[in-house]
Amino acid sequence: MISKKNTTFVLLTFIVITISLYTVEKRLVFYNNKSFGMISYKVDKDKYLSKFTGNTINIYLENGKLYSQYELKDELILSNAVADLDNDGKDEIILLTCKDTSQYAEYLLVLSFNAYNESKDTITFKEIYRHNFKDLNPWKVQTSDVDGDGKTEISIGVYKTSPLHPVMAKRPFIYDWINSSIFPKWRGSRLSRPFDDYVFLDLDSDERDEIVSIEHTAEGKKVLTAYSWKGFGFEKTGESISFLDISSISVKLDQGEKTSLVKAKVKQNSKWLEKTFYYLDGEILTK
Ligand SMILES: [Ca+2]
Ligand SMILES: [Ca+2]
Repeated sequence: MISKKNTTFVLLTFIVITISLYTVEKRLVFYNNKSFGMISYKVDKDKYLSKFTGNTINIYLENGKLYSQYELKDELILSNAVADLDNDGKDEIILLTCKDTSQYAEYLLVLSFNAYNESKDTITFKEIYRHNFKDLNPWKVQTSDVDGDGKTEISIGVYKTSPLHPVMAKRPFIYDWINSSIFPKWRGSRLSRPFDDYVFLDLDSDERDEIVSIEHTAEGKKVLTAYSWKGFGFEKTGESISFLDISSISVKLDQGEKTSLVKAKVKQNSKWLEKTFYYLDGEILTK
């Protein structure tokens, strides 16, 4: 005989699990682009989520269930991006890898979808590009469309000197992807100030991605700065107020994926707060 107490307990557990699952699913869909460190991955009409850990590419179904795993041999993934570089409907996977755990990567790798197995429960990839970037100390790979031509570029954050600025500094390099190879588009010597990190997003809804970076001010504070592509390079188009510190910058798609926002942690009065930023008339404002 089931007691009333037990029935209540079972019912409550069921409700809690249902609510948790619903919340997870809703968040997976809502942050489609990057949820729990997952990035959407598409093969024609098939939609998945991808997550990169160690030497492994994990592919999940949209409900969060692990679907397929692909392992790299003898190298670890330091940074990753997913985008359809050649506009054939199948996403490519772009990786920075190193042989050992290191602050900087050695290789830029591009993998394309190879095949499903017969029972369609495993995806294999093929390496279509590899370039040794070791001399440039690469630390981050991203994709962008800064000129709005519908063709995706690959951006590599490097740490090096430049002829015009001969000190070691982080610099954002941008490459076009043409016929399965990279070609320099912009290897800027620097942004307007030293920066910690940067992301790409269409912040001002002009259908071209801006760079948004975390920069150090002369007063020892930090600001978010936005730059737009002007045909030959980047021009500063917006800035936030200064904060004691800023960290963990990422891109957040707003409801319906219509607007892209910047998410970052900011330090104000010795407290860290997670803030969402948007662009208005040359200013990067908090929501
Ligand atoms: Ca493709
Ligand atoms: Ca482009």
